[in-house]
Amino acid sequence: MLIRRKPDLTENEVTPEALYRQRRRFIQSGFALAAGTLVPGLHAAAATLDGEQFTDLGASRFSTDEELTPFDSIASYNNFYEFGLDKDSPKELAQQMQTRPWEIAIEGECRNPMTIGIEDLLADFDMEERIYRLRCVEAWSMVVPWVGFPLSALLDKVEPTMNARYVEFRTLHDPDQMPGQRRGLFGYVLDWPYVEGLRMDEAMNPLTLLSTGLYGKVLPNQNGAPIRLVVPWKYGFKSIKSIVSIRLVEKQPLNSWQQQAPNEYGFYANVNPEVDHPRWSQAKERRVGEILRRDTLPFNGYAEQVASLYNGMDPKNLY
Ligand SMILES: Nc1nc2c(c(=O)[nH]1)N[C@H]1C(S)=C(S)[C@@H](COP(=O)(O)O)O[C@H]1N2
Ligand SMILES: [Mo]
Repeated sequence: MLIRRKPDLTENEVTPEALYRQRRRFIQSGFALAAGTLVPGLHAAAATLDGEQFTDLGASRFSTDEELTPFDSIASYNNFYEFGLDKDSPKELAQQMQTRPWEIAIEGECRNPMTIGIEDLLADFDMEERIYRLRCVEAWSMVVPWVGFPLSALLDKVEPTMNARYVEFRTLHDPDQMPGQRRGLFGYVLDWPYVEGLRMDEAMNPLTLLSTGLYGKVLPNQNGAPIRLVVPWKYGFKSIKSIVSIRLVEKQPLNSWQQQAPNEYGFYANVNPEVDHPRWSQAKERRVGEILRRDTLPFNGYAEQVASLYNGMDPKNLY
């Protein structure tokens, strides 16, 4: 019997050698064609949606007034394992992903399940701009002007039943478009598709956003086009990208990173400077673009809005 082991990869530890091999395989597989033709071709593909802008955006009372991370940083330093293990690959490799047409199924424990196309979704919900922090377990953070609408507005439409205790989210699973999902090419990294979950009260919290853009523009593919989650008080891995399925469920979903390394990544993933990750401290973070590290705030600075969701739970179990 052939037993394939998952490589011992974590969210932040990919050896340069693994990256080197990964890049070589892309080139050898013909995926990247000739290196010289790569960049112009991709730019042409991206241009189709690039021009789109959101207008008449509502302002959000949830926004921070901290200095924004530049668009170029947000759109070029990414975690999106479907498009490579390093931070540089997604901005190149995600450009081939087709984000139109795109359908999202909202189903499970609800009275009014629906499958809705992204265009209808954009038309049905009032978009607003919310400036949120996103913080990664790897201790970098950004301040991003997201465009989107509260997840609760969509969940209300499907009328969850009493059995709906959690929400499970899934990313597109399409190895033809997402080279990181091709097992032959990469071996196992995560079990695809990428899965995330929230407890119902977290999902309904007004801070939880479904985002379709940033900086007033349509979401770049590398940031999770055409629609991704933003949960600002949790580590970045909760903010699942390129969602095709939102399912109301009774049992706590097994999210991808918890499945990969349960002792390192939990279900809750609340930002907590007092609980160290097994292999590093989480007390400080580096804002992308800054040199000095700053103190990490409990719940990423959103304690006032969300700490009460976890009353009576041991904060040590909320990683
Ligand atoms: N489908 C999918 N969603 C994902 C990831 C991923 O690899 N695949 N990475 C997560 C992690 S670890 C982080 S830190 C954020 C990064 O979002 P950004 O690139 O927009 O900053 O996306 C999250 N969502
Ligand atoms: Mo992350």
